[in-house]
Amino acid sequence: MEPLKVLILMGSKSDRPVMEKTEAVLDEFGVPYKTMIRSAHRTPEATIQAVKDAEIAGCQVFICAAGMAAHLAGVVCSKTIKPVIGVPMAVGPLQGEDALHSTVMMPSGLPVATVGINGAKNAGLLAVQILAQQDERLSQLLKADRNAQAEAILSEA
Ligand code: RP5
Repeated sequence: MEPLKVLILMGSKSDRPVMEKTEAVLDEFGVPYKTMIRSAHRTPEATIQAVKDAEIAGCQVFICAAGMAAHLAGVVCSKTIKPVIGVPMAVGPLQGEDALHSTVMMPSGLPVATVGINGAKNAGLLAVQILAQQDERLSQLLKADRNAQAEAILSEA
């Protein structure tokens, strides 16, 4: 079995429908990943344990999705020097404006690479791009994906 490359954490099962887009990207590129529901607020100790276990399993990138006062990516970032990608979720009365700011506005010295609100697909692609720095197969697949996107645009109208 291939070692774990990406751990996807989400704050609630209500985040799952959006985060399936991240899983779809990682499936498409053949990247081994694991998905867990862990909350910075509701299960802080279990969140930290998940980071420790994932690192032991070889995880290279963490993707953290949370809505509202979204602290999941920040907490994970505090526990690892691996890249952490934050996905602000569009939930609650502010529809992700709150989560975007909570996720992206990290204190200096603790970066979270934050994608757009509900940017689950881009989170998956960014994880693949990070892994592709050491993986020629992924580099070639990413180039093919960019070419396919360009061809799709140019073939219209
Ligand atoms: C966040 O609060 C979760 O990530 C979710 O986006 C939001 C709402 O969670 P639930 O109340 O649906 O569990 O912690």
